[in-house]
Amino acid sequence: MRRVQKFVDAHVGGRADRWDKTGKFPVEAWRSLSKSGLAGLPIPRKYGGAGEDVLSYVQAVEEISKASAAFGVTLAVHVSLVSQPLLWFGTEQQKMHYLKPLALGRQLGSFCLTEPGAGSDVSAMESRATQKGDSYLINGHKYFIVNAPMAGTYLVFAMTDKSLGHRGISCFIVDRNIPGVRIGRVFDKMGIRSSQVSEVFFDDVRVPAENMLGRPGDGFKIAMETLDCGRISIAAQAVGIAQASLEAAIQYAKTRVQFSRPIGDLQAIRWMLADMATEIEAARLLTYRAAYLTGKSKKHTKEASMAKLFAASTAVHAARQALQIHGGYGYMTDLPLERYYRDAKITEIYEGTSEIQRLVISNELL
Ligand code: COS
Repeated sequence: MRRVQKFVDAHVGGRADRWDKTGKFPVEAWRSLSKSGLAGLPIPRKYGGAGEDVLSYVQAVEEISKASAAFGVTLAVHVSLVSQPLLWFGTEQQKMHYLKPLALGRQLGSFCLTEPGAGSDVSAMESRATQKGDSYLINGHKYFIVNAPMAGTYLVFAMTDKSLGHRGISCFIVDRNIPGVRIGRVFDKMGIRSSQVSEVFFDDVRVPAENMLGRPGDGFKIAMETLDCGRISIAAQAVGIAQASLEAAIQYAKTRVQFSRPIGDLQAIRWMLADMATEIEAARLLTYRAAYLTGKSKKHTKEASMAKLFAASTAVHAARQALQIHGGYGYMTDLPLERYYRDAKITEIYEGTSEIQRLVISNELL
């Protein structure tokens, strides 16, 4: 964790508000992160990673997100949604060729699942991959794709047999520079503004059959198992935002004087802080437990969804309360409170909305 803290202090802290205002991707910070060996924290050394456990990686996402949630999600998507599935489902050749540059941070990864008409309902996807001899031709339109404009390696989900529904989805590793891969609109967003999110078009993109991850029809399960891990990293991002909000609120409560005393002496403020701190601890423990179970290769679908559901609502609540404690000062863009509030909201939406998390949890219970 010292390495992560050092990186955050040197390359993220103090810059996040500027990144948020310009909406530009911090290329230099990504390079520095890669040089620090953080781009492949939980990936084995053999494949260019740091060989640390999933819990250490999740704590890194939390710490980075505390300073910049936008930069936190860049790393979370790169590792959890691209590098980890390559590690679990990839052939040795795929790992050497694609995972290694990702783990070393030489390439950024992006996960192309969502489409304009297929968000929560993954099986409704329209993208097709048609086998032509020893290659596949991919045609499709992916939407709201995090990291896409900066990425060099995409995991792309497409129907290889539409008649089979979710069992007809396959997953492909696609190089950015293959003809037919095109970045569409880069979205302007409410929060996590310096992370880059865009459309991606695949027009007759020819990939060798050996670029399929897993077997034909494995795509849906690969996506679900990947999201089981991705959701833990988003929970960590949420805990980071919540912690930043709490620390700002505590500091302000100690120094802001109204009615001749610090507002932290007022019971209304004290109770807010106590509730925030308790919820954050609970969210953190749920997140760490889910990460620990991943590290032990235990099934953790329910635990990941519980962590994301609870941490996301904790982040939104903590950011709102921290802004409220700051009053008018919190509403102004001089302070990062309004950024925390904007950034927190997305954690209730991406990698499965809070409603989808409840669906997953109840499916596991029943
Ligand atoms: N791990 C492994 N397999 C899983 C799984 C998981 N977490 N979840 C489901 N499966 C399997 C099921 O066991 C089932 O297997 P069979 O084909 O052998 O029957 C199959 O996948 C289909 O499962 P299910 O019927 O539950 O699928 P649904 O179409 O009803 O979808 C939800 C389930 C809604 C939970 C799923 O589509 C989902 O998570 N949607 C949200 C997607 C998302 O997070 N999008 C964000 C994009 S990334 S920013």
